[in-house]
Amino acid sequence: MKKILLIQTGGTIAMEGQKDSGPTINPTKWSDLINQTIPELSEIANIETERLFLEDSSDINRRHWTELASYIQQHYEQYNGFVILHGTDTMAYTASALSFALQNIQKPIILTGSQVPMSSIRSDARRNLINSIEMATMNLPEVAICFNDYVYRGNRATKISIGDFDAFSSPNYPPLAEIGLHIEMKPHVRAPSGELSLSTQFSDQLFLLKLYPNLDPAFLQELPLDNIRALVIEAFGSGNFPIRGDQNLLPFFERCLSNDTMLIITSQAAYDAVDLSNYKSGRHALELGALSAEDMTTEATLTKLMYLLGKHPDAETVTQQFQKNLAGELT
Ligand code: ASN
Repeated sequence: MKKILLIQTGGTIAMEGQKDSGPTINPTKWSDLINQTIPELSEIANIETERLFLEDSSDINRRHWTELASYIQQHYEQYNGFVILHGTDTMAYTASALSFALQNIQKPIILTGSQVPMSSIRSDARRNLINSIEMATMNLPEVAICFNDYVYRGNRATKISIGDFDAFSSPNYPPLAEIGLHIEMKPHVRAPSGELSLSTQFSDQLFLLKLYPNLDPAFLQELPLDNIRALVIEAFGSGNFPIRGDQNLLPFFERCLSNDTMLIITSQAAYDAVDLSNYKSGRHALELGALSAEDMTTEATLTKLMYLLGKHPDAETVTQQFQKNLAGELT
C-alpha cells in the first residue's frame, strides 16, 4: 500500500464548528477526527499525519512556503505522495510557490482544503480529503490543487468563489484530472524529468499594482522604487493602461525602468494571454522594456518573481528566466 504524508497547515478544514474561532483542531484530535469520520481512508493508503502550522491562509507567507518545501524535501524519499491541508484563500499562491521551490518532483504534492469545517455535517472536507489522498497515490508528478472533484495544476489555478463548493478554476490550462465514477487522468500531466531541486529563497522586493479608471499617477510618486525590484501591473484586457491626459502612466513606467525596477504586465482578465503588441499602450510599454506575463495567473506571476528575485541578484537573469516556462505555469 502507498505511503502518504498528510500535512496540516490550517484553513477552514482545520476549524471546529464556528468560523470565527480560526483554525483550532489540535494535532491529536485531528488524526482522531480523520480516523473516526473517514475510516475508509486507510483502505486507500497508509497515511501519516504532521501538523506544520495552524493558520488561516491569509497569514501564510514566504516563511511558511520555505518551511513546507524544505519539510517535503527532507521527507521526500519516505513517502509516495504528499497531501497538504491548506486554507482556500491563498492556496493558489502556496501551490504556485511550491511548484517553483520544488522543481522536477516525481511524486504528487496535492493541496486541498474545504469551504466548510470538517466537523460540520454538510462539509466538503470529506470528499476533498478522500479525493486528494487517492490522487496522491497516483502517477501525478505535479504540485496540484484537488478540489470539488477536479485536479488542477497548482500554478494555473485561482480561487474563484467564496461561497461555492466549486472554489477553484484553471482558466488557461485544462484540469489534470476529473473525479467522477472513475478517475479520469488527462494526457497533459507533466512528465517527470531530472533530479529534484529545492530553492527556498523568496524575495519580497516586488509590488503589485491593480489598475482602475481614474487612478491618479501622483499617488504612485510615493512608491519606494529603490526597494522594488519588480513591479507587476495588473492592467486591463490584453495589457492596456491609460496613456492620455493627466492619467497617463507612461511617465511613471519610464521612472520605474530608469530606476532598474522591472515592469511586468499581467491582466485583470483571467482567460487568454496578455499581448502587448495589440494596442497602442502595450506597444509603448514594450518599447520601454516592459515584460508580458502572457497567460500566467497573477498568483503564478508573483510567486515566480519572488522565487527568481530570491535566487538571482541580477535583473538580466531574472528577466530571462521569467520568460521561460519553469514549472508548467506558462503556455
Ligand atoms: N479563510 C479560510 C482560509 O483560507 C478560507 C477557507 O479555507 N475556506 O484559511
